[in-house]
Order: sequence, then C-alpha cells, then structure tokens
Amino acid sequence: MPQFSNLDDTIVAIATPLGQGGIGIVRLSGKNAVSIADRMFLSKSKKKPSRFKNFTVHYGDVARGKELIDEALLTVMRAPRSYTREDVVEISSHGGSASSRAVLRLAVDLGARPADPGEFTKRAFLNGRIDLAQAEAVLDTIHAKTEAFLKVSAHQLKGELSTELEGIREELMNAYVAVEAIVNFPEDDTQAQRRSAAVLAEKIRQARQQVGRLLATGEQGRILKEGIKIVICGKPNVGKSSLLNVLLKQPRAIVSPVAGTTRDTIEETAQIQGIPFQLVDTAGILEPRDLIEEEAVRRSHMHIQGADLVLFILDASVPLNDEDQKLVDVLRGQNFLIVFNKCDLQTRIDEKKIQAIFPKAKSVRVSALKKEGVKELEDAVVERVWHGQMTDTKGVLVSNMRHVRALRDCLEAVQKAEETLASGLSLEFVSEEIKRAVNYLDTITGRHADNDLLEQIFAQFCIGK
Ligand SMILES: Nc1nc2c(ncn2[C@@H]2O[C@H](COP(=O)(O)OP(=O)(O)OP(=O)(O)O)[C@@H](O)[C@H]2O)c(=O)[nH]1
Ligand SMILES: [Mg+2]
Repeated sequence: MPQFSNLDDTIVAIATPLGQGGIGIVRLSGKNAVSIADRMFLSKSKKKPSRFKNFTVHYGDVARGKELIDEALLTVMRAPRSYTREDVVEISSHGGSASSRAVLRLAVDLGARPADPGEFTKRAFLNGRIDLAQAEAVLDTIHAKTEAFLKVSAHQLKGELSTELEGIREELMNAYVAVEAIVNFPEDDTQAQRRSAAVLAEKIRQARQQVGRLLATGEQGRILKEGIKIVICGKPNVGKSSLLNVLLKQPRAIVSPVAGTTRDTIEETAQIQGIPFQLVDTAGILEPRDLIEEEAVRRSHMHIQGADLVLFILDASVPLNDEDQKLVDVLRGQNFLIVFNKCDLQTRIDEKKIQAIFPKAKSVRVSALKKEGVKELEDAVVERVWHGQMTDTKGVLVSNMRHVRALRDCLEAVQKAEETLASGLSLEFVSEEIKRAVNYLDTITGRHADNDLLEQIFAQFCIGK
C-alpha cells in the first residue's frame, strides 16, 4: 500500500458547496475528531459527542467557549464504520458560507488541519475501504451530468469493475503459477508437459477474452462520460441554427432569413434520451469574403473532422444545388446523417439525387420551424451513436481513459504471452509478459500505484470530498 500521506492528523473541511443553501456540513476525520467535537458542541441533552451512539443525530449548539456560533445537528461515525474508516464527525449547521466557515475555523483552532482536496476519499483508499477505481468513481459520481452516466459510476462505486478486474487477475495469476511450475519442475514425461502447456494456453486465452470484452465497453463509457459531439452543417439558410435551438429546447442561436446569419461556431451541451451531447452549430459560409469568414470556415471544418456524428442539413423546399454538392466532399469518410429540413413547405429537392451520391446514407425529414420529426431525428441520432445496442458486461462499463489505457497495455501483454507460448519460445518470456499484464491491472485498482499517480487523481477532487 502506498505510503505518502500523514494519517495521524485529524482533518476538517466544509463538505457542501459554499453559497446559500438550507444546510452546510462540516466534516472531521481522524483520531481527534470526536474529542474536538466534544469541545465545540453543546448538545440539548447535555451529553458529549464522545458519549453519542454511532450514527445517531443530535441537536445542539456549536459554540466557542460561551460564544454561540450556530445551531446544528451532529453525527458521530466511529472507525471503522465510516467513509474514511476513521472516526468521522459531521456537523450540519445553517447553510450560507458564514456559518460553515465559522464552524470550520473553530475546528481548526481546536487542532484539526484543513483537508486537502479529495483527502477524505484518499484516506478511504489508504485505509483500504475502497480501491482506486472506486475512488475515481466517487469523482465521476460528483461530476456526472446525466443519469445514464451516474448509473455507470454508481456500479463502479459499488466495486463491480474492481470485482471484474480481480476475476481477470486471478485467471492471470493462475496462468503465472502454471508457467512457473513448468519452468521450475520440467516433467520427464513429454505427454504431461504438453497437457500442462495446453491448460496454460487456455487460461491465457480466457484472460485475453475477458480483457478484450471489458475494453470494448470503453467507447460507450467515454460517450456516456464526455458526451457525443454532433456537428450541424449545411449551406447558408437551410435552418441549422433553427435545428440547434429545437434540439436544445431553447432559442440559443440567432435565426434569420438572411443567409450567413451564423458567423461563428456555437457550442452547447444537451441531453438526448439521457445521453450527453455536445452540439455544434456551424456557419453556413462556403466562399469566405473576409478574414473572419475564413476563420469561420476553418472552424467549421475542424469541428466536422472531430465530430462523432455530423448532421448534414438540406433545405427540402429548394432543389439541390452546387452549394450542397460542395459539402458532399467534406462529409466523405465521416459518420453522418442527412436531415431534410423545411418539410412543412412543398418539397422541391430530388431525394433520388442524394441517394445516388450517398447510396447507404440514412435520412430523416423534419421541420425545425414546426418542430416536426424531432423525435425521429433524436431516435436516429441515438441509434447511430449507440449502434443500436449496448454491450452488456453485467452492467460494468469502463468509462475512464486511464483505465482504458491500462487495459490496452494489459491486453497487449496478454497477447504477447499468448504468441510467445504458441511460438514455443522460452517460457520465461511468457511468465514475464503475464506479470506485466497483472501489473497493468493493478494500476487500475491501485494495488500497484505510485505517489505521483495518486496525487494526480486526488488533485481532481474538490475540498471536502
Ligand atoms: N418554413 C420553414 N422555415 C424554416 C425552417 N427552419 C428554418 N427556417 C427558416 O429559415 C431561415 C434560416 O434559418 P436559420 O436557422 O437561421 O438557418 P441557418 O442554416 O442557421 O443559416 P445561416 O446561419 O445563415 O447559415 C429562417 O428564416 C428560419 O425561420 C423550417 O423547418 N421550415
Ligand atoms: Mg445559423
């Protein structure tokens, strides 16, 4: 277990966001948490916090000597049954920063040290209550912007990813033991030797499949966490900004009959069916007339290149023209959907022409003005980015880039072990690769993690968590 943090101190922080609110919570953790509470809290029942039963809530006053600070509720959670596995005291006073700050200051004056960002969770990790993947899930849960991603984080917080990883680790360790056995006790009987090599190959194969399955969930995990980037493009005046507003359900972008209304890219986030999206409306400029428009075109192209999905908007009320055609080249190689807009008007566009250009492309008919076909468009978008299905690994999704990288490295090592074994090279190489694979897994759970990595992870937390 990494040793880099002083666990002897009692730490304190305001655990709720500063600002006006119903209550503000100050949290203490460490050896002296309860004795500090004894010196700052006068319960209505006159009992000291050190006499409180675990997990019971008590009403009283926080006071500095005789000087009243605020009314509060106080809870004691003794080690090891607490968030950090240390003695924890939580004091809920009135919300608004003055009260919480005064309670915090008093606790510091009585000997507590202001906590670093994420230090409570760091202690939970160092004291072995959660592993590193679970600590990161705490962070994800705090930052989750959608219910869909919250669900992923909640599963990870429960340790489901860790359990899955432990299973793979065990498989690899079995393989490792098997290799070592063959290396150290070479059998005289070649028959038996062949048998144990076959068992070993099977163990490695299974580990590879499990790592591969988990890694395959990474893309969906990333999408749920970061959102899907959708770029809206099309020639001027086809209704790009109108469609952006419809998808956002608010009039974010200026809409006007003047061609060239949007001169900059407009980015907003939205949720469609619980999935986070980053929507980008682009300028419809095709032939830039000045430096500003040149920049606008450059930005549009940059966004299109980086898009997960492009919505190619066409005005269905006018025939297809050269301006639409120009965009066709930009779209090649991209994941895109064709959107026929202005379908409330008489259709003048020749859909067959489009089909000839993009024989396999999917299209949707909408009216941004009348808000028609929006549900169909949303369905098509979701179906497109989800590829119609969720990979199911008992609900476990890998959503953290650090984990994805470690799994990739692990997979590579397992594959090398497999190849080395098949090619009949020395078994020592096989055992080395297996060991490497196990090490990569261990960086995810924190069984094997250096201080720099831990510092880096916990620095992303807010104070009080
Ligand atoms: N009839 C009809 N008019 C629409 C529809 N969608 C947009 N319009 C109108 O088309 C005009 C252009 O709409 P915008 O949303 O500004 O189009 P844009 O593609 O963003 O235009 P630029 O930013 O100039 O490239 C406005 O007058 C809109 O009211 C639609 O579905 N039906
Ligand atoms: Mg516009």
